[in-house]
Amino acid sequence: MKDPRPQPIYRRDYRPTPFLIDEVDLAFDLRAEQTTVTAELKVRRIGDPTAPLVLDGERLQLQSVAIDGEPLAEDAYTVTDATLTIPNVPDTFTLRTEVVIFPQDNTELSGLYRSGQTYCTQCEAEGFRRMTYFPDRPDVMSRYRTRIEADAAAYPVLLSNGNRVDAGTTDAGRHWVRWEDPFPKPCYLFALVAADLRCHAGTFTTRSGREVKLEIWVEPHNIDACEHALSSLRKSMAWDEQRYGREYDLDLYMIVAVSDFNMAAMENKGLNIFNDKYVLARPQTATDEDYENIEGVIAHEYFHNWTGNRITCRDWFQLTLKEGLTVFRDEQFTADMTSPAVKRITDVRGLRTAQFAEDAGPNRHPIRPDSYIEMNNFYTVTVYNKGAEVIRMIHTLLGEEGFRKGMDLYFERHDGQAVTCDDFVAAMADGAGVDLTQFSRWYAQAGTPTLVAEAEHDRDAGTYTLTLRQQPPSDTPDAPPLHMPVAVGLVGDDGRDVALTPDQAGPKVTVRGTTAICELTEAEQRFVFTGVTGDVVPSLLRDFSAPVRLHAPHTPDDLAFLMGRDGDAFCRWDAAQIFARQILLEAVAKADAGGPLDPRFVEAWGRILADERLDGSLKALMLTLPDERVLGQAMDVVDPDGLHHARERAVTELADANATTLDATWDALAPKGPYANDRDAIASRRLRNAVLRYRCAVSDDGRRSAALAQARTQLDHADNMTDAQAAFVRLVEAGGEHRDAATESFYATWRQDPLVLDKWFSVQAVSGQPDTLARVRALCEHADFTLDNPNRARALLGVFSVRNQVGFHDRSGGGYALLADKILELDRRNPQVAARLVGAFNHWRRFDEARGAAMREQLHRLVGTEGLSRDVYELATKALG
Ligand code: 7ML
Ligand code: ZN
Repeated sequence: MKDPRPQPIYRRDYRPTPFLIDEVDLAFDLRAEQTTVTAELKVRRIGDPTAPLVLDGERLQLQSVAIDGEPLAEDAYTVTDATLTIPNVPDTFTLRTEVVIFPQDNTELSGLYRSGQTYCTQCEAEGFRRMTYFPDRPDVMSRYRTRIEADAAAYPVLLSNGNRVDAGTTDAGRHWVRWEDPFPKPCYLFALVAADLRCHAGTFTTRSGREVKLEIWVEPHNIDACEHALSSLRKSMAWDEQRYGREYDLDLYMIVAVSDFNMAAMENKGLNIFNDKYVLARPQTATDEDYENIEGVIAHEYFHNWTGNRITCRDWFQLTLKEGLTVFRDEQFTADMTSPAVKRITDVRGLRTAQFAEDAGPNRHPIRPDSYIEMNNFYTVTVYNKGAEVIRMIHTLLGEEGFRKGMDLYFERHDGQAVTCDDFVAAMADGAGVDLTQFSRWYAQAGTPTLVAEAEHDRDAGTYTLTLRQQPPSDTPDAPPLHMPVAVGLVGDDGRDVALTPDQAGPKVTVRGTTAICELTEAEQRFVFTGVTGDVVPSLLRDFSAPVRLHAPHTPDDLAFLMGRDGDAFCRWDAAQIFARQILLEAVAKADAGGPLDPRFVEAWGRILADERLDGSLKALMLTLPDERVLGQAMDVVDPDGLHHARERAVTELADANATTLDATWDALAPKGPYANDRDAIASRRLRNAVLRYRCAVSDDGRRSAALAQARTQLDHADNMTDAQAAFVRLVEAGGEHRDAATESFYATWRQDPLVLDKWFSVQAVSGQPDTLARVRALCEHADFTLDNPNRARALLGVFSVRNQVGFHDRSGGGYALLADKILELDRRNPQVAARLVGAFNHWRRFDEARGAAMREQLHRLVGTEGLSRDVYELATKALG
């Protein structure tokens, strides 16, 4: 790990494993000073008869090795800091090793570690090797039996995968439990928990009538905050039966919530371990967004049981096989549980802000990467979210029925196997009876393609010709064309879609309702629709049918029209985004001229605000101007100050132009009763808080003061965290007295609740106030700030460096120095979390000379640091390019 020049691993170097491990018998003896792990492996040679047995192992103190009961002499094996090698082994044998490990000193939170008083594990991707010697690769699938022994009073709860088959007590107040998992699994799905936890239990009856016990395990004081997680789990189980015909396969499903966790959650077989942020929910402490995220993450981990666990990855280069597919499935689920339009818009917004940026930066990679230095760095938005877009395109090309046939065949062919992305694509193609050969290039091609659309309408002939041209990313100009579905509608004068009749002689088009799925397979193709006599505006890339940057031929009038009329909610929202982007970029270019916004935009925006038929959640999304990060992507040289000020001025201008409607909307949306977590109540809160944002930015002092006073009342009296946090944000952004008073009172109320305290840090870190950098620096010294808790570190530093463009890119360069300081500090304890923060420096080339040089200097400082982790090394060197 401290190798100064770590070497990459290449996908092309994959070799099948020479040995399988059919059965694994583990014994964990947990003691305060140390933990002893004994492993008995039933080993079977399947490859090269002369190959030595090479096992992975890190930070293990080897006590003994024996083969078939015979202890090995010290010269019969070699141990390095990463491996145990035994040269002469039989074809089948039992290997027994005993090692000592120190979970209490494990600050990386990988392998077996302690979070507070809880022992827990995180093995994906390569953490299992930190507990015992093993071929730590996902294509080795084994049946596990696990014995856990610990002090009975301190650790009354002992959990592992599968079924609890036996238990007992030993001397001196200790007890033990034995677990058995009947399903063969790769070692990255192993889990163990030893803790003093309480259980919120329930049941689920599968459609074949089996009763499954559901258990949510949390610290005693959180036992009141589990019902939402439990009901989310039930919904996920029912949904996977209905939508995919997939039932759960064990009699017990456990979820354990821990406070110190590097990621969101982990799908260990039968024993998911979660970051408690994605489990605990009470109206007073969790926002509507938190509730939705919890439901989505619970679903994601549950869906992995089929897409990930029953069928897993052959090697880590195939990560998107399980992650892209499972994200797609959790997106479908959330769409069904909430609103498909709102869910799609939210996801596309996230894709454009984070994934498009990654795909244009120094760490761009295909969804199936070709090499890595540290696998943990490849749990990326590209592998996950672009991966999900690739699955979505398959869904669009195959249709719901064809997609289901493909999935059924995939499960039938590969259940119990470790497979590749190619295996998946082949099953989908065979199951649906289509050719996906060209399509599979999406797995190999990095970068975001550009799609240029041009339209030509011959009214007399009634032919409407759409020319679609795809351009590969600029760094790979010779990349062959991709196969992509481009969903198109034509919106008539009256706001209704016209019926579409594609010209039979043209390229493949499938019409679904009034939307045509045009299959673009060449660099340029013409799609002709006949019988189009009246005026139409094209609605392009409906539902964001392909992950591309679209250049559409729309005029400002077209955009205003689509904003108000497009039947495709995504395109309707996107028209607002594109229009807003155009006027904001113009405003930045005009710098301090500060002229008024395009009145057509202001008018269209006002019509959205006043549209009585529009759902509140959608309206809130449409009224929100594009993020500064997305706007920055469209500039040759990113100007964070100019963007921030232009956006703030636009907010004020929109607020001024609509002041009375905003006030009236706010009044009309006052809560009708106590907190409810249903769709309408959520939509009302979203819209009301979006409106509050504008009301607090209005120029008129009287109106603004009144709005801020209402925000203060909302903070003090809200019966839910959504409203309390929204009000807190407004008061912090207002600065001065408002900020000081709100910051103090929010802290006083919530200082004891870590997850709410994270919000307190984040809201201050994201503030556009001019002194935010100084305040973030001070918050790093706050008694409640610690780098040891990943959530806390991300709440302050992750949020500041990624979501606060104007603050992080402060001209002084102080934001860069602060982040690099903290990355180095954190890297000594938790490289995975430290590495996640490096991405904020990725785009140094896109800023002005001074900022670019200052960022580059910090990257050099990182790379030049002795003892730097592989994790930070890889991303910092790539960022320098
Ligand atoms: C994505 C996860 C990891 C890393 C969870 C860790 C996981 C790996 C794990 C979407 C929804 C919920 C969690 C995650 C996520 C980054 C993101 N196998 O299940 O993928
Ligand atoms: Zn996952």
